[in-house]
Amino acid sequence: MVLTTLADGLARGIDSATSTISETFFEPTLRLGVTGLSRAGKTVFITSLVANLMDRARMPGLVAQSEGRILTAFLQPQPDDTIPRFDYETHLAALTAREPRWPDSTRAVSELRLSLKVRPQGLLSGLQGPRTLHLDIIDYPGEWLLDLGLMEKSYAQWSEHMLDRMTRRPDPGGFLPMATTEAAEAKLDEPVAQRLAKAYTEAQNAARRDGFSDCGPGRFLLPGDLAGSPVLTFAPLPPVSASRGSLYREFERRFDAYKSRVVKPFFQDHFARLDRQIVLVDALGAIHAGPRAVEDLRRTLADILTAFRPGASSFLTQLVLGRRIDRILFAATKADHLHHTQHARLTAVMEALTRDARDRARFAGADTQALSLAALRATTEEVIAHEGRDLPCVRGTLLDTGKRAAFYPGELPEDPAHLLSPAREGASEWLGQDYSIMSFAPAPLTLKPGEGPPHIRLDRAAQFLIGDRL
Ligand SMILES: Nc1nc2c(ncn2[C@@H]2O[C@H](COP(=O)(O)OP(=O)(O)OP(=O)(O)O)[C@@H](O)[C@H]2O)c(=O)[nH]1
Ligand SMILES: [Mg+2]
Repeated sequence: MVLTTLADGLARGIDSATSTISETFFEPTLRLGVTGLSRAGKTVFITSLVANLMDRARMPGLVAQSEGRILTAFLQPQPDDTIPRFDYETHLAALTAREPRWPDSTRAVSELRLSLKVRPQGLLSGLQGPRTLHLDIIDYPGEWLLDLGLMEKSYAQWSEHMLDRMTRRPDPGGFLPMATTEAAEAKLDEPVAQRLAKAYTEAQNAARRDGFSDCGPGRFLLPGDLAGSPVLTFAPLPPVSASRGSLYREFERRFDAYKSRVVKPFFQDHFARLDRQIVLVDALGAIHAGPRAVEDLRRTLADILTAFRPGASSFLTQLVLGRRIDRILFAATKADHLHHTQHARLTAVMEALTRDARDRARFAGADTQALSLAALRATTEEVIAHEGRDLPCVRGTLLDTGKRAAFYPGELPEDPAHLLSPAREGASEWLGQDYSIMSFAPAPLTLKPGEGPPHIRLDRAAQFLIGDRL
């Protein structure tokens, strides 16, 4: 299990918790983790959330705001000196430019502190002055969270799991034939190791592009400054009996090094210190990619959620002085691709996708919720008559051509099982229904004073994630 193997290193977590304790006493902090697989919408979400918390006219669903108790919100230097700052200004500038652009892809962890000055609620409000809540937002790749699942696997188990998954996926570099013919018991030859790792990484990236979610290890997709290092130069191999110095044993050693040098530090330095978590999911993207991608997403979400398991939380509570993730929000992003009449169905799909995982988290004392949102609304809605039917459409500017177009994405089923069951049963395409998806450019904005960028249900997400602490 993840946590027993991680326990030895947790002393550092305690250090960092005590260093913030005096601060916690007077000015509470809330650490919000924002994660999701690449392109899920993390950067846009954080940028729009911060902009909408600073200018709150579009945030009626945030109760403290509707009660007029949020006095100001402002950015401050973050508490962690070694984590890159979330580049809020650059991302906002891209989204609000005269010709708006989506922000560039981000590949690593980053952090931003937003401080909210709030008038207390209820009886005490007359007696106390305003208080400050520091909201530390931590953006990290979901691929890294997925890696926590590696902690409980041996190299042989991981190899078996990955090789099995890969038989049903694209393999452009020919990894599978190479892995099954290479003599794994032979003495390690570095060029061979590199060829295998390269073909394996290529297959993971190709699978990811095809809409599969369970690809990894995380740093193979997002290597950052580890690119080319031995800790990323391994790949799964079929079992053999091999002696020391063999390709197999060396890959096994590197896999273990990946766990102890890459996965564990992430857990201690970032994950173990979060209070709240939002998991952003491009569910529409997966539905568009087909039943296999949906099933893969469902399994991946279940895997991701092993990190929030019951035992996990209570064990952590003792070790990191009361810090524990107590609220998790699963949000389907980019809901502005659908007419609002379909949003409830998208939420139902999201709920069904995360059911197993959410049941576990609830058991652990964490509150969970699923919703669909658009952090930045890029479309408007309209109903178009087509062959005697009224089709609820969305209209926006297409990213590739720059033309404005109305678009009907297909109708999600009322019962999410109609999507998830064929997916579970291994169907290769949807029967009798087409789900298409367009890439829209962000719409040019003219914001009135006090208004943040337009969104869908960002205020509801904020209420669930931080509302009770305001
Ligand atoms: N229509 C619409 N598209 C969105 C929205 N949020 C994100 N997108 C699209 O999704 C893409 C990825 O969004 P990002 O916020 O960059 O996603 P990310 O998770 O930070 O991606 P990485 O940094 O690559 O991991 C954007 O370029 C947009 O095309 C939204 O609210 N509405
Ligand atoms: Mg990003």
